[in-house]
Amino acid sequence: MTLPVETITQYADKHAKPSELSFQYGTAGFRTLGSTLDSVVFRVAILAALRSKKHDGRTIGVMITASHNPEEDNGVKIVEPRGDMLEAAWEVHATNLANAPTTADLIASLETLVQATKIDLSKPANVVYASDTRPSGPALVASLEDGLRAIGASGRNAGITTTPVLHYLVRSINTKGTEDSYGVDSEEGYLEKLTTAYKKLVANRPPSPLLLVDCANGVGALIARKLAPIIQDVLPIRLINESLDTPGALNKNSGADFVKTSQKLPPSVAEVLRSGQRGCSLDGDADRIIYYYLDERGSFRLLDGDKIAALTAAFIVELVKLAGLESSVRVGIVQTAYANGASTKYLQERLPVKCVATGVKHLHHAAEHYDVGVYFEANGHGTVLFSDETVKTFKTTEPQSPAQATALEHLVSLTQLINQTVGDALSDMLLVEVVLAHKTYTGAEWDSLYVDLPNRLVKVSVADRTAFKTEDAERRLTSPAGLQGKIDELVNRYQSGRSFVRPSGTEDVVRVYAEAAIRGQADELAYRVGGLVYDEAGGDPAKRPK
Ligand code: G16
Repeated sequence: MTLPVETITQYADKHAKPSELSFQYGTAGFRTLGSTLDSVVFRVAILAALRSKKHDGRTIGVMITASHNPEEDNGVKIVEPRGDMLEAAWEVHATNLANAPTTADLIASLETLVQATKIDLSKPANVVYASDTRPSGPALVASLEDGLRAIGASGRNAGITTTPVLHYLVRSINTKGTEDSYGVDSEEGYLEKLTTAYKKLVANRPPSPLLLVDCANGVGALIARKLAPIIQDVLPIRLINESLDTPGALNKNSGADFVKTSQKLPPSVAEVLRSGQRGCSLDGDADRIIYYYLDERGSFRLLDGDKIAALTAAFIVELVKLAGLESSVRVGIVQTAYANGASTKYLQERLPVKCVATGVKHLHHAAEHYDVGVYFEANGHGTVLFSDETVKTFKTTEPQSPAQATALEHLVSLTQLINQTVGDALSDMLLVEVVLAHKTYTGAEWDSLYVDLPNRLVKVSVADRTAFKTEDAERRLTSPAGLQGKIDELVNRYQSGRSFVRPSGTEDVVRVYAEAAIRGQADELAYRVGGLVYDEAGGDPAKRPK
């Protein structure tokens, strides 16, 4: 069987690539201005269909979202049959297809791909897709559907939903009717699975105090609205920033990225959060979460992805011990260079810790090497993976005492509560709340696990961010030549100083991270390294870090 060249040509001509643009499958798929993505999404649909054929017709996911980016941006990423991110080798194929200049080039690239990856075109192709609430979403969904028609793939539209729900659906569809069934393949099935596990885990505990949830005016609000009434008797939640049709509102002065980057409360949250109360912010597609609280002096205190990792890993380790599985179940942590130095020190004293490059795809794969792999980026993106063998062990171990039986039951429920396909703000929120309920921790008690080193994240606009290349899990620059030496010299002048520079894979900026023993020093180091980056690479003078 050969590619339906004629049909693809007819459709592709309607979705021509803008000649002046080039595209790159980055940290989380393609991401740029939504108005420029028509051809990319059309081609991604064809690639997803081919990926499905390669996987013998198993369902592949496509998510149209730009997550934390501004509302005018959009993006698209591909999800593998188990619900994880597209295999790295295929990211290269995606970039090649997206940049084929003409329809004829596209066909040639597709033919090369089919041959090189030995795809059997007679296999079926199944794709499930969804989008977030961005205004450019519907047009891009139409581009995607044309791509599926062009190659004759069967598509299922999951509508407007969160990234983690789409990942959940992919795994559920592919495991339906098997002994590894992941859940019922619907939004209701997802909510049912999470909330049933949550209720089991907090049974016999007093209801949690009210939790404020900032939905970043994004699609997370839709799912959170459905979740809230199911759990209100055990975890009352109040939603803020759930306005989905106010133009420009998405991620604006709200959401996880705003809180983590600016290290302050969204103004709308500041109006309502009271001393001692805890709140959390989701991002634009609800795959990240950041917690916070106001201390007794009313000061903002951040509980980021590192703090979530410390809290949840300690809880899991404790349960594993109580279950008598300490010697057979290895728990490990995966972080990125953005992890606060204090968190890494705290965790390394307790568990194996690995550092990998930014991007859930890197963390996820590293976490798979542990029996229980806890991974969280400092920005709040993360989850916990349990190996199949470990889940079996939890289910089949004969308890020798009531305490051991309870620990095993809790561990099984955790494997149901946690969305193991990808970072999931709402599943992570429930996980945090389980631990807080079990430990009877307030925000302050959780916060006191370790003290964060003051840190600052700066974005630098440069002429060409691809000039920045890194090594050692993005902790060191190899290009531009000589810049790393200058950064090292600066860093050495600061007590507990650490700084690194890397190009963003989702925004057209270079990111600079710095931490030091004192707040003012962390800020100064970040801005001085930012200045070095700017001077080296040139950029918009108005945007020179100062
Ligand atoms: C995406 C990725 C995250 C990454 C973030 C920032 O998040 O999924 O793993 O940390 O982008 O990446 P970068 O620094 O390369 O721009 P999201 O929530 O935007 O999908």
